[in-house]
Amino acid sequence: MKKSSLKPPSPESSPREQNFQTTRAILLTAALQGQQDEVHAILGSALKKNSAKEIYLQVLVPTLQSLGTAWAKGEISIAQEHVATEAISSELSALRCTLAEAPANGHSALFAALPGDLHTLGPRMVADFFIMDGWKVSFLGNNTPASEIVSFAREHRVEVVGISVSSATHLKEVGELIAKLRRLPHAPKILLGGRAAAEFQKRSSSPQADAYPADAQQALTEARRLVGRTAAAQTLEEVARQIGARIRSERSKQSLSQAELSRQARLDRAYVSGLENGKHNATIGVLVQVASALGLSVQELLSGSATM
Ligand code: B12
Repeated sequence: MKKSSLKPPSPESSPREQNFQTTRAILLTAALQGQQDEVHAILGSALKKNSAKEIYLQVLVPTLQSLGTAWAKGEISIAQEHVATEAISSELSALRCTLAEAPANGHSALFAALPGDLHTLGPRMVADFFIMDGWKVSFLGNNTPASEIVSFAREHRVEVVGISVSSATHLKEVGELIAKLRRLPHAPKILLGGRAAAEFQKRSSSPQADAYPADAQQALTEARRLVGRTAAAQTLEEVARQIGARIRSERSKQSLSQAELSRQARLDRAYVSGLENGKHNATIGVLVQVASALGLSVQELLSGSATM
């Protein structure tokens, strides 16, 4: 593969961005060689220093995009592209099992792509962001007949339906699907994403989706807005549970036991356990103690919380 799609870290970038650039480059090389163990080790090590969301947005999405560019430019073969995609997609499944469990927020979403569309990685990543935010997610995957999407949405009274469309050849069916979903008694809010979504949006003759988010984070923000779930609408319990989940996730990343964290933060172990379970309304002082015991600023500690 030529150097053009594998940019070396730029010295002008911040150290953090340089780290992401290096991770993307070594990940792409390992994936292209189908080295599953290596792909696993690279992502495992990146996860120790970054949140799962950062890995998705800063590492996985751009790496897959570089792969597509390299394939489109003829720098790699279809076989190489398939090997690399497989290696990354298997790891994505493993990564999903490690996602910090967010408390259920009571909202539901369904994600699917229509028959003939084989691109599932995009909607899968979007679905994972919703899981991280506590949504009840039904991932129907690709090749899902429109009639099945509609019946599932009706039977389960799904609030948000996310449709992924990668190619202009499916735009007509997307329009028909949106029209059917709009006729349901409890019509869901509709998100349309993927490579061909922008083209669909330009079609004034088709029934439109409620939002066209460009990526997983935007999808979540739009969905929250559409179901009336703003950060301000969160309860104290939800926020406490999210902070607790962040503390637990950071502690696990650093392979610290609860007892060790309690000692370093000068807090009672039972209190730290309650904190991680979202049982306490922690003061700013407590957050400072916990963050510094983890070698983080309070902002860094909280930044992975979905709605902070
Ligand atoms: C991996 C891949 C494949 C894999 C898919 C495997 C899988 N399980 O998903 C395979 C090998 C099957 C494949 C096949 C083909 N592919 Co392909 N593929 C890619 C590649 C390299 C990466 C796609 C990807 O996963 N990106 C990472 C994800 C995270 O990004 P994403 O899909 O854009 O999703 C993000 C957003 O779009 C958005 N989003 C996506 N879905 C949704 C849904 C909702 C509801 C919302 C809100 C947001 C959202 O959020 C995501 C996260 O940020 C891209 C290259 C690229 N630059 O993207 C080409 C690419 C998408 N493929 C392309 C093509 C042409 C094909 C083939 C036609 C090739 C061929 N001639 O056979 C076939 C079509 C097969 C089919 N019938 O669908 C073109 C599409 C161009 C176009 N729009 O027409 C691309 C762009 C390559 C290129 N540069 O030409 N492909």
